Amino acid sequence: MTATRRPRRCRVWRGDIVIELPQHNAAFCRDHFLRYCRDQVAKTIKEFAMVEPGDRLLVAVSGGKDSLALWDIVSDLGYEADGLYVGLGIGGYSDASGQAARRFAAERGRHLVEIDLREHFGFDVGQAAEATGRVPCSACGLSKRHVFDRAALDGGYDALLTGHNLDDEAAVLFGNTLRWEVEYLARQKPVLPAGENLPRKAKPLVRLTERETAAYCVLTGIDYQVEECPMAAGNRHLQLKDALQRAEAASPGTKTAFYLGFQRKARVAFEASLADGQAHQLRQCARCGSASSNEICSFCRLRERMTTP
Ligand code: Q46
Ligand code: ZN
Repeated sequence: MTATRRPRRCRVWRGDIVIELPQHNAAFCRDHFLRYCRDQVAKTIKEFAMVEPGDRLLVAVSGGKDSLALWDIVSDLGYEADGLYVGLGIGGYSDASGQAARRFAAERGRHLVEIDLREHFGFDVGQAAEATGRVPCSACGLSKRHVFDRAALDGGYDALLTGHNLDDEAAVLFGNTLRWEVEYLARQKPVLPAGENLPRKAKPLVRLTERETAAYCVLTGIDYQVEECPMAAGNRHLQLKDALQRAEAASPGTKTAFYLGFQRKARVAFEASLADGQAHQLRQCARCGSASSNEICSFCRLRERMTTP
């Protein structure tokens, strides 16, 4: 049996280490870990042609570690990036999340766009979940997607960035694979091009794990919202994340190989299998003008349901 090699010194200049990354058989001191995070994001942006130099970016921020780390890193990489915070109305959790996003923007002198669901549309996530009889994440995800897209288009941004990390994306991929969701697999790219009434959307954190984004925030003094959303309990993705985490612990590098291997070697085959006309056709919502599969988009239908007595 071969013992796993455990580096004890920074891979770059042999200083004191602050973090070990078994998946890279590496360990880093503070400065080189921060550089490693920026390099991973820059590499992802380049490999998947996510943004161009000079693009104006809108970063969707929840107040949590991933999105604030992303906002910080793309700004450090030299991009002009504003933040977008959507108030979901999930009690104390939303209050603390909004404060974290505002604090980050104020401390770093960055512009934060704020849109509150209750103020703008007359309902919050809890009310929408109750009215639809579905899990809160369903109405929440639908509302966030709509607000993100509209804010990016209305603000004239070149791309909308979200803080999905490797753990998130590998779990979604795992779930889609277990059920052979061919259409979702074909579309599960870390960047989606702009379309008619749709902004370009990218996930530049897909090479970083949630442990790495948390460490990035701690080491750069980003005071993020540490609580998990209280409505996440029972979320199927959490179970898939746990399963992948066990596979990763047994064999470091599994999540990266699974996710990036899919992007490089397999996704295109699923896309080709849809090329016979099953590809997703979108039109314009008759109410709000957003891209939609139906005459009225899902968000406008939800709104109608929430405002009709
Ligand atoms: S905020 Fe919304 Fe998440 Fe809470 S209700 Fe679900 S989707 S868990 S990222
Ligand atoms: Zn609509």
